[in-house]
Amino acid sequence: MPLFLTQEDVDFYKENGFVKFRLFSPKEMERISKEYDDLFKRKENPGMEAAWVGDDMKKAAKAKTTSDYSVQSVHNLQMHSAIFTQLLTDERLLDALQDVMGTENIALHHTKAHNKPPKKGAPYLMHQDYLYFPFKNDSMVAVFLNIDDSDPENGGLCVYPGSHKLGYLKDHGVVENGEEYHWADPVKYPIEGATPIHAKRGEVVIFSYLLLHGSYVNNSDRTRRMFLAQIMAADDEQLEEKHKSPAQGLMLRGHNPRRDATMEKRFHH
Ligand SMILES: O=C(O)CCC(=O)C(=O)O
Repeated sequence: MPLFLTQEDVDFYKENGFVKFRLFSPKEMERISKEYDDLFKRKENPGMEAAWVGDDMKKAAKAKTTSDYSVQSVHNLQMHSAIFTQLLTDERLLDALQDVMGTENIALHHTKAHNKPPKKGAPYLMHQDYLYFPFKNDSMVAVFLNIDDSDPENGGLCVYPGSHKLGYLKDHGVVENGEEYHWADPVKYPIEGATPIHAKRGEVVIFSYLLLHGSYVNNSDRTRRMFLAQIMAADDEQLEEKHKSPAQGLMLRGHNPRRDATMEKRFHH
């Protein structure tokens, strides 16, 4: 018996690689939304641009230069504000994660927020997340919390249902200024060919890091805000030393069978 989701939700996740459900009430969302906006206001600085670059991106955004589109981002939100730590340890969320992950040993990988502005909000080309942080057992899932109602008009999420079963797809991304950007072949997997996710504020989409996902340009006059947490099974093993971030490995539920407990390694990340 699933703990929070229905059996249909769990079966849908297995078949399609994602599942959407309501998690937070309007009152809870008010609190999260306010802190989210306060955080972006407190940190407002030129170093928050997170839009991807490269010719494929310019084409997808129908832009001449990369400065024609934008996404503002803050990472590691649990290090900025306790509300986001509380969000990660929400028992309903952890129940839902246990339902799809099939383990109670659940650990944090990292969190981030993408604040997509009106009119010039950047798209995300279709991609699998595993290239950014490959793990041995592919246990990683994303928790995508919609802070605003979102749809194709305001830059909402879209997916290729069932694409988590395709395995590891060829990387068509670029490296610029030492930053890696990964995406799948945009000719084979265009954003226009994906299935849009229409989501309400407070709804969550959990998806596998092998699911092809991306998001639309925001040409509307509405902002599209999201909070995202990448979550892994505690016993999974990272395959490459990349994407290290604060509080990585923090146990959200259960225990970590692989964690070293020697004095010698107590300062290891
Ligand atoms: O912010 C978005 O719309 C998509 C972000 C995304 O797909 C990612 O960060 O992996």
